[in-house]
Amino acid sequence: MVIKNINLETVCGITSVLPDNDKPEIAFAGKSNVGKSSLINALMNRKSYARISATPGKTQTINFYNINEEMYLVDLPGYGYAKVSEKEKVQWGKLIERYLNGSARLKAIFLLIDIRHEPSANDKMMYSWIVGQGFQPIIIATKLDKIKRSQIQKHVKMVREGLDLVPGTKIIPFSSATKQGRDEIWELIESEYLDRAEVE
Ligand SMILES: Nc1nc2c(ncn2[C@@H]2O[C@H](COP(=O)(O)OP(=O)(O)O)[C@@H](O)[C@H]2O)c(=O)[nH]1
Ligand SMILES: [Mg+2]
Repeated sequence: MVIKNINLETVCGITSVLPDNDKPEIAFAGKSNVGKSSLINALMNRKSYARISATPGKTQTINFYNINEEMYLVDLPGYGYAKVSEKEKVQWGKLIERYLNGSARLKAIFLLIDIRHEPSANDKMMYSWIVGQGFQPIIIATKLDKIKRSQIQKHVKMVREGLDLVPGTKIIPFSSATKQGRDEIWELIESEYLDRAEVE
């Protein structure tokens, strides 16, 4: 994807009306600190347009990044942050559910999982919840640069088995440090989820 322009067009909190966008949306989910903002920045070729937080869990908003007036990258609020109250967790769940159920143009969900570790209980819950909402998420195994090359296959298998992925589910290893995996993610988005006839 050639990035011509990007714009953080809409930020939605728990009480916001969600936008009724007319371009395809690609959403990114994952626990706080897994590397969602870093991935979105890498996809947009920016260092820090999407905030990379030192204080994880603070972002309880859904952020819509308009890319080239052609599509949206959607940053979903992270889960699994210990300092969030029960009430906030419920509000968080309702906001995401409202989005997943309500968006007319949501084409795909990418679920980010740290490649170094066994998926957590929260990761497993999130995965089965997304599947329960009728989506088949693509997995991005983040922080690829943190493990040895020789360990990649073993870790990918650990993620696949830990989440008990639906057969055929894609796992794309990715590093925001080296940008490995970036082109593959864009190729997948461009070939599968963008209706290019619309923009010609
Ligand atoms: N080494 C390494 N660090 C990463 C990678 N992705 C994110 N990080 C770091 O992990 C922390 C959380 O990243 P961030 O993108 O803010 O995570 P988010 O909470 O999921 O949006 C930051 O310190 C990032 O620099 C990666 O691929 N490799
Ligand atoms: Mg973030």
